[in-house]
Amino acid sequence: MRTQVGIVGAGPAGLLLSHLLHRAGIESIVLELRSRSEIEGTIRAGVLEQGTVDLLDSVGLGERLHREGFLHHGIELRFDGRGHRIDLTAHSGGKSITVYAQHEVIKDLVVARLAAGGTIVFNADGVEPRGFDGSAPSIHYRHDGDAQSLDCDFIAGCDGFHGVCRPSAPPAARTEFSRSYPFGWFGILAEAAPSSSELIYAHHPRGFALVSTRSPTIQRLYFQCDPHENVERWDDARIWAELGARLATHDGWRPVEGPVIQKNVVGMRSFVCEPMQFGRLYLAGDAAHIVPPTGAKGLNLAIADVRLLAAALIAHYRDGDASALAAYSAMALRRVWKAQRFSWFMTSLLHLFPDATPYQQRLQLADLDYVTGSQAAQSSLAENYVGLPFEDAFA
Ligand code: FAS
Ligand code: PHB
Repeated sequence: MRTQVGIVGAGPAGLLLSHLLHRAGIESIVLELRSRSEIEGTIRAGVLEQGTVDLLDSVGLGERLHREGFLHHGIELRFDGRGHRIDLTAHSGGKSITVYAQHEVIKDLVVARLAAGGTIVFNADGVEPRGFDGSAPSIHYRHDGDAQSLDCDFIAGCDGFHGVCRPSAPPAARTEFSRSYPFGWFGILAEAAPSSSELIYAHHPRGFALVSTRSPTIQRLYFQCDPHENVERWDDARIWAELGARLATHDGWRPVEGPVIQKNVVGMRSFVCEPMQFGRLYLAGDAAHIVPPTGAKGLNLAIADVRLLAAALIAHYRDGDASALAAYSAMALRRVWKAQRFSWFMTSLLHLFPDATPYQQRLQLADLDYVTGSQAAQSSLAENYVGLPFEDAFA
């Protein structure tokens, strides 16, 4: 088989890249390790930045997002038993966020790709990118037990943190920056009405907690836990007791409880691979960088990367201009490091660090007091949370 751009991974990055290229008349084939139902059933992110929503709108993918998603103009920071609303829209010149589950974005993208006659090879096993240091890259894989190869001009590595594309680049050509955290997030989906009309980020001496949502009947909540926590040791009563304790306010606020239908622990890490290009292999999304979810940046960064990569590939094919492809890694990394900074800021502001000294714990409270009392600090938080403006040549 042959195509122009071989894409590894049918996550938000890979599928959106294929869609953007298709709209510009550029062929691509997506190779995905898992099945369609598996990728459409993976529970992950839920917050879309303004720029992500605008991009999805501009390529015909906004209809269901606006119909079923929740438009939020603010978030609440909660500590010392009191809530403090941050007016995102007022502090960001009118922008907002939309809460719409990542797997719903995936479903919309798969429908759009298949409706346009796009090729997504599900259950592609043993994917191996080759020859991207030369002029004729190819991707070898097995499908239904048969060895296959896909010849292409470029390979887009959109296969996530545990994928094969980044490790296929020579170690000497990669510089990896990372930070791990001594905690994880215990995430639940519960059948219940919303507990609040906006997201609540809570700091508490027992640890962080977050109130998010998915629909009028399904809620998404998280609390800080040991990264190796065993979810089977937590029944619904214990989960709601812990959430209730961490989210409690002086005026007796309590979350709306309901049956927990899904629970899992997600690890927390910060990671960046530089560069994001190796010859004709271009990395995008979690394949190149990971942020802790406290800043709600993971999905949005993946989409920001492929927005850039698609524009650069279009400039190459349409105008014969290779300069944007050459600049892709540096342009993407500028936004990645700012999102790394903000995600670290939100994580260090709101989580309990087991080795924090009493002095550091006081500083954290002073940080929260400062942020919730300063218009300047709230503007900084808001502009990062709704998504920094795209500053590149394609903005
Ligand atoms: P993905 O990881 O989404 O997609 C990569 C795709 O490549 C997958 O479909 C995978 O099956 C496929 N693949 C992997 N190896 C392959 C191979 N060898 N061959 C072919 N295909 C291969 N962000 C938030 O903001 N909020 C959250 O609550 C949140 N929760 C998260 C929970 C988890 C467990 C994880 C891992 C991430 C979470 N994130 C969250 C971040 C998340 O949203 C990611 O940033 C986002 O999925 C990145 O999208 P992609 O880069 O497309 O990678
Ligand atoms: C979510 O809804 O899953 C979510 C929201 C905000 C975050 C992380 C996750 O910071």
